[in-house]
Amino acid sequence: MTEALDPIRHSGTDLVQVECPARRPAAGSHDTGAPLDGVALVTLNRPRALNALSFALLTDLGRVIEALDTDPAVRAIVITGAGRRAFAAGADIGELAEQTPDSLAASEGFRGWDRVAAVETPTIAAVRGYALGGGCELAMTCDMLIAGSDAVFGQPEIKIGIIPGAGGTQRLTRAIGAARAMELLLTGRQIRADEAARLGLVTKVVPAEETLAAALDLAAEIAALPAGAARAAKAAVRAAAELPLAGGIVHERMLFRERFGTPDQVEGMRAFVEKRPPRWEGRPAPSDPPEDRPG
Ligand code: CO8
Repeated sequence: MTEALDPIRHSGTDLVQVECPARRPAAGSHDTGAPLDGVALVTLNRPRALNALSFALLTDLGRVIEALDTDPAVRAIVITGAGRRAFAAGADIGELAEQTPDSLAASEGFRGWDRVAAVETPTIAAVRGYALGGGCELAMTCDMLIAGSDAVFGQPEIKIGIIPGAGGTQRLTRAIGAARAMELLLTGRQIRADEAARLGLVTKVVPAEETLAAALDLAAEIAALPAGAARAAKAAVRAAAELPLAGGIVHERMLFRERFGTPDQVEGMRAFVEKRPPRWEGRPAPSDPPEDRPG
C-alpha cells in the first residue's frame, strides 16, 4: 500500500497550493478524474498578478517542495501556475524595486529556485501563458517542461535595467547554447512555444487546454516506475551539466552500481526473466483492478 499522506504537511498555502495525490482534469469538463498515485501538483497561486513570485510565495514554494521531496509516497511533482494567462511573469517587480545590493545579499528569496533545483524527485513544469524572468527560470529549474501552445518564454530583465538573478543566464545557456541565449538575454525578446521547442528549451508542446493533463500524464508514467531508479537517472542527467564528460561517466557508473541489490533491481530483473509484470515495492501490481488502488 502507498504510505498515507499527511493532510497538513501537504495542504499548501494561499500562495502555493498542493494537491497530492493530484487528479487529472477530465477532458472537456471541469470534473477531475481519478487520483494519480505518487503524483503531487503544486500550483503558484497569484493569478491576478500573473503569479508573480513574491518573496512570500517563494518561501512557501520552497517549504512545500521540500516537504513533498521527503515524502516517499511522492514520486513525481508537477508545478504549474493558476489561471490560463501565466505560469509566472517573473519575480514581483514591486518588491524588487525596493531592494538594494545589501538587502538582496541577505535575501532568502533566491532559495525558492535553489530549493526546487535541489529536490531529488523528478519535477515537471506545466506552462501556459507567460513564463518570464524568474518564471522562466523556475520552469527551467524543473527537470522537464510541458508547454501549452499559448506559452511565452523570455528573460526580459534587461528591459527593467537588470539581468536574470535566479539562474537564467546559466540554465538558458546550457539549454539552448550561448549564441541563442545571448540574443534572448541581451534583447529581452519573448519567444512562443513553437520556437522554444525548436531551440530545445521544452520537452513537448501540446494544445493549450491539454497542458496540465499532459504534464500530469507524464508525471504518472514516471511515478509508476521505480522511484529509486528515477531519482538516480535524474541525478546522473543533472551531473552532466556540472561535470566534465569523464567525471560524469564515473558518476553515472557509481549510481549504476548502487542500483544493484535494491528491491527494485532484484524485482525488475526477476520479473523480466520470469516473463511477468514487475511488482514495485509499495505500489499496486499492474494487474490490480483500479478500485483496489490506494487513492
Ligand atoms: N511583478 C509584479 N506584478 C506583475 C508582474 C511582475 N513580474 N507581472 C505582471 N504583474 C501584474 C501587473 O502589475 C498587473 O497588475 P495590476 O492589474 O494590479 O495592474 C497584472 O499582473 C497583469 O499584468 P499586465 O496588466 O501588465 O498584463 P499585460 O497582459 O498587459 O502584460 C506582461 C503581461 C507582458 C507579462 C507584463 O505584465 C509584464 O511585462 N510583466 C513583467 C515581466 C517581467 O519583466 N518579468 C521579469 C521580472 S524580474 C525577475 O523575474 C528577476 C528574477 C530574479 C530575482 C530574484 C529575487 C530574489
